[in-house]
This record gives sequence, C-alpha cells and structure tokens, in this order.
Amino acid sequence: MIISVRRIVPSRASMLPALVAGSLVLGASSADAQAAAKASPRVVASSRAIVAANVVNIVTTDYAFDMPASIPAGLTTMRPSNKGKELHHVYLVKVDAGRSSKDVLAWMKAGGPPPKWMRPVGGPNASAGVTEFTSTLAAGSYVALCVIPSPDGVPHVMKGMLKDVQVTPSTTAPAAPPKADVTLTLKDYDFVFSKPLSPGKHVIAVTNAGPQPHEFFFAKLAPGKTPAEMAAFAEKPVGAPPGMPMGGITDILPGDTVYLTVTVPAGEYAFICFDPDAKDGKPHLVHGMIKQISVK
Ligand SMILES: [Cu+2]
Repeated sequence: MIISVRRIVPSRASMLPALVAGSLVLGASSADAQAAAKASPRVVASSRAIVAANVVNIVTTDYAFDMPASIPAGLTTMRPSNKGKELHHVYLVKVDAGRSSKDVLAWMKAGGPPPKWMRPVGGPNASAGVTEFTSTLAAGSYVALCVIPSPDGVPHVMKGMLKDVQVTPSTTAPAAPPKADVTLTLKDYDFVFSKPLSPGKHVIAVTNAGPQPHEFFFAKLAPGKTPAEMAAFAEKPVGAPPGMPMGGITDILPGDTVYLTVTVPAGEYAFICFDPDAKDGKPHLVHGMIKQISVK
C-alpha cells in the first residue's frame, strides 16, 4: 500500500503574504495583520501554521483507488499514478451528509438524472504520466469513482472502483491557489485558451463557463492520428492507442475553477469532452467539444 498525505511547507519568503491574508480570513484585526507583517518570518511561522496545498497521492489499479480515506479540508493537490493495465481517473463527487458510495452505486445501477445530493468537484483525468490536479475542498463526505469503461464497455465504477473519502474540517488558514500562467475556459461547446500553449510546464486554470457541467481529457496524438480516433479509442479501448493520455480534469460545474499542472512536449494534441449533453444525451464532442491543438 502506498498511501500518503503530506503537507508541503512553503519557503519562508512565500509564507508572510499568506499569513497576512490568512489573518484577515480568520477574522484577526488589521492591527494584528500589521503586527504579523512586521514580525520576522521565523516567529510568524511558529505562531500560526500556514501551509500550501495538501498533496494527496492516489494510486489507481484495476479496479481500485489506493488513497487516504480521510483528508483535511482546504487547497488540495491530487497526484495520481496508475499501476493498472487500463486507464483510470478520479471523478470526485461531494455528497450530502448521510450519503455514501452505496448511494452512488445504487443510482448508477438504477440510472436516471444525476441526484441532487451529489455534486461533481473535479479530479485528475486519465494520464500515462504525472498530472497534478489542484482545487479547494470543503469539509464533508465525498466519493471518488472511475467511470472510464473497460474494453467490455463496463465502467470501472461498476467493477468496484469507488471509494468513500471524508474531508475533515481544517483549522489552518486557507492556502492561496497556485499561480496559473494560462487559462482554459470550458463552455457549451468549446475549449478556449487565453493564449497558445507553449512546450514545457504549465499551471492551467480551468474554468467552466457553462451552462452545462464539463470535463476535459487531452492526449498527445501519434503522428497522423486525429482527435476523432483518440475519442473512439477512449470510448472503446481496443487496439493500439492513437495517442498518449496526458490527463485533464473530470466534471466540474459552471462557475468552478480548478488547476492542472502538466508538462507538455511540442506536438499535436486532442482535447475532448465526453460529458453527456443535457438535451440529447450525446457526448459533448458530438456537439463540437473536440479540438486539435498544436503545442509549438
Ligand atoms: Cu478506472
């Protein structure tokens, strides 16, 4: 079992502004904040615990999540690594008090519209390498599931790939979100980048402008392969993959913003949303939410 939740302590230089912001959030007086700003970073660090994102390592296998059952609320970075033969993702939903994975599974078996007691909050989409997903988690009950289908067409969740996760209240000041260098807006039905994606490491702020929930999956295309071929493979993974899965995010609701940290080599990429449409149930890619993007 490889399970760890660890807190990354920011460098001293980055700690001070975070503390001042945190003091205000916690309701301290502005005099306190000014005093804190004047104090040495060492004293500040010992007087209040200020942390960056919690890093949660998630190991996926066929068909299970190896991850902590309890994590503290606040800014959270999910770092998935896949030890399975098939691709997996983390589709995280917040559920009302008293609900659990049993209710989610019962709904999935029965079918029908998404229940009101369940709210998707995103998570890292399938990748062959390392993709980090960062968002702020409120305290409450959550369920992680994988809805990627096996070659037999059955989604992994139906093979037992779901897990209850409790997010516990945190007493530490909220950490600031990561600084994004590019923004990706998801909308009905398009992917809009704030600027062209260059080769290298990026922190992408992903916002859903709605009105429907959206996800995105992206893959580096093999030479001569198309986004349509990649989409077909993702829906029915048989034969040689037409590209390398790079990650993305699972469903988020309109108005939500999450962060994706990823390193992209130069090349051609497919960006795809598989979410079922609210009107006709067809995947959003059928409505045009599939795009080829050059990284150069
Ligand atoms: Cu899976």
